[in-house]
This record gives sequence, C-alpha cells and structure tokens, in this order.
Amino acid sequence: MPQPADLESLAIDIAREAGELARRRRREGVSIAATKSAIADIVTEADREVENLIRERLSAARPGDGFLGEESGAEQGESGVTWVVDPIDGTVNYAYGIPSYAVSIAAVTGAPVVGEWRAEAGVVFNPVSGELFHAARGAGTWLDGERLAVSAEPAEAGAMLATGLGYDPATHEGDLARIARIMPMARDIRRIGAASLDLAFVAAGRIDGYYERGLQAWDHAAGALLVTEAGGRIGGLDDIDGFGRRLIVAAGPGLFDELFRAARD
Ligand code: LIP
Repeated sequence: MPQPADLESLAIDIAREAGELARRRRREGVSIAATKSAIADIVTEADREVENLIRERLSAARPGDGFLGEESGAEQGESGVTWVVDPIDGTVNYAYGIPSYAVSIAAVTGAPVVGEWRAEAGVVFNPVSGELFHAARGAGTWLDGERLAVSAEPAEAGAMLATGLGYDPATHEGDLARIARIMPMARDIRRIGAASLDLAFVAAGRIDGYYERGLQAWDHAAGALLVTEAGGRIGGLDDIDGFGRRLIVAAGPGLFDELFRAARD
C-alpha cells in the first residue's frame, strides 16, 4: 500500500495542473453543459474537461486505482486506493466568475464508500488565490509550508461560521430556519459557495465551524482530512445515500458539539 505522503505529492501535482486548466478556461469564457439535480445545479464544459484531465493523470500514474468523480461517476480499482474528485468545487461561483472555487482531490483506502473509507491524502487548490491546502494522514495539514491548526475556541463576540444552501429551493426554508436557530452562537456567517474551501478554512482557523446539508462525498472527502489533520472534528448525519448527505459539521474541539447539536435539529 502506498505511503500517504506519496499519494499527497501526486495529488498536489495534478491539482495544480487541473487548477490552471480551470482558470484558463474561465478566462476564455464558461459554457454551461447541463443542469443536474435542479435548474440551479449546473455543470460546465470545464468541469468535465478538468475531471477528464485528473482522471487521465491518475490513471497514468497509478493504473490500478479506483475513481469516484462528480462528473464521470465511479470506477472500481484493484489497488485498494480510490481517488475522490470534485474537479471544480464551487461550480456556480466559477460560472459567475466569483474567485472562490477549488480543485478537490482525495485518496482513500478501504471500501470505496463514504463513511467507511480511510482518507490517506487530501488536496484543495484554489487556482485564483494560489492557495493549495494539503494533508497526508498522520502528517498534518499545510499551506505554503505552514502547518495549520483549527481555532481552539471562538472569540468572545461569537463563532465565525460558514454554511451553504442547497440547489433545490424546497430546502431553503429549512436552511434559513437552521441559520436563524444557529445565529445566537455566531458573530457572523459566511456563505463561500465551495464546501472544500469552507473545510480548508476551518482547518486554517479562518472559520471556527462549518455545517451544510446535502453535500456529496466529493465535496468533502479532501476537506474532511484537512480538518482532522489540523486538530478539528468532522461529523455527519447519514441518509439513504450515504454519510453526510443529511449533514456535515466541521469545527475545532471547543465548538464541535455545540454546533453539531444546533445544526442537526
Ligand atoms: C457545491 C458545494 C457548496 C454547496 C453547493 C454545491 P459543487 O458543490 O461545494 O458548498 O453549497 O450547493 O453543492 O456543485 O460546486 O461541486
């Protein structure tokens, strides 16, 4: 079985190349290729092109690995390693030209089932800011050579929180009620629009806690490792199609239980 650091290094190289492709395509103009779960849930031609590039590079480097990608689905491998990829997380930001999107690549071992797999390496790369967050299991979370740590506890003014809203308008009433219920513990709430960046910011201590409902495994597979390797906690509520689909919560140890209780109700 490969060393986590070797998987991390491969993911870093591929994320950089993929991120530069995404940024180049953004400059050239973005076209919507299709809508998915709802009219607001879009996929661009760049999403598909970037995922194809990532898949090709991984297959060339590690031909026996499995793959689970947002745009091209799942492929079983025989090596015991599966790559979980969101080629452009924050697709709507990307389509609007909002510079908060990221290439998210995770390498996991064990059953390729979210909630059962073990994350070995994770990379979240924002090609606009140039920030590349990365972690290998047991070796910490890093940004530009600096080891990251989650916030120990929120400031006296309250917690800096982040969340997201679902693509389906039918979920918005519940989302907004949850924000109203959580607001008393917050100094403010950010809606960054890319779960992988929300999680990276928790790992960096920029956000005290993050929660969101309805995420897919590729949205949080890499970011979850960033958080735990930075001393934070990740939790979720399952539903019929897997871990965390009902709720993902990430925070430092001083905030997690309170945020999880408030967000789960
Ligand atoms: C997005 C997430 C974001 C969430 C959006 C969407 P995508 O992923 O990163 O946190 O609020 O609804 O799920 O679709 O850009 O890969």
